[in-house]
Amino acid sequence: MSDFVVHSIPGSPFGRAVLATLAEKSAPYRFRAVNPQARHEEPYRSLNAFGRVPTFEHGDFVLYETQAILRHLERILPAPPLTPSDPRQAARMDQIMGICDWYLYQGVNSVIGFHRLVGPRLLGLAPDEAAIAAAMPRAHRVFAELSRLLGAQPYLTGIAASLADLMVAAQMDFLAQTPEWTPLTQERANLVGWLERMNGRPSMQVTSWERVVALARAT
Ligand SMILES: N[C@@H](CCC(=O)N[C@@H](CS)C(=O)NCC(=O)O)C(=O)O
Repeated sequence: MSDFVVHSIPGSPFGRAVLATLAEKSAPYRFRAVNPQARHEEPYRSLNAFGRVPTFEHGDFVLYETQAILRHLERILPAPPLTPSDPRQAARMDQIMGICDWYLYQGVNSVIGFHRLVGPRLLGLAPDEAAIAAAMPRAHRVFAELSRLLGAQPYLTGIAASLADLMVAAQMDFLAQTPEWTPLTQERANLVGWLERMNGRPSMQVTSWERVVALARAT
């Protein structure tokens, strides 16, 4: 089970969720940095029809879409489990992974994270303040709901971290590097405590943007 390959762009929150899941499972992998400018060209196009990252490869098996990759890893590497055994908690995990894809990334991190971090750091662009301001109502709505779902639990689906925590933490740790993090969390201390808890996990520490940049340089 050691021939796992993850194609991603250092810094990608979706890519980080895959890397962190592999780290939680203590599974070795090779990292292949994707050139952002050549995402829609061969050879990457043959791996991912939509030119997005991450893409996972294991032998002749190629898989993209982060949720599919995480659930596949959970099936082939069941220990330690990252899915609650309780059916309702497992359903909550699935729901939160959907929230992460549809509401936290789309229109929130894809705007605020892009204009604050990706554009300035990778593309030399100035932040589009109007676009960021326009994304804030949606961001508040998503943060309010994640805060409600977390409640007083240590993790999003209960007492143990799940795939949902890894997916959401990868997105939230991105947003935590922006000035918008403070207004989004000032009334939501449980989310701040939860992200600190997640960032204390070795799987999050070894997959920080800086660590993945170093990994990409070494391969
Ligand atoms: N639904 C995809 C989304 C992946 C995604 O959007 N990744 C971002 C990087 S975090 C990307 O590839 N962005 C490039 C683009 O927007 O074209 C998944 O779950 O893997």
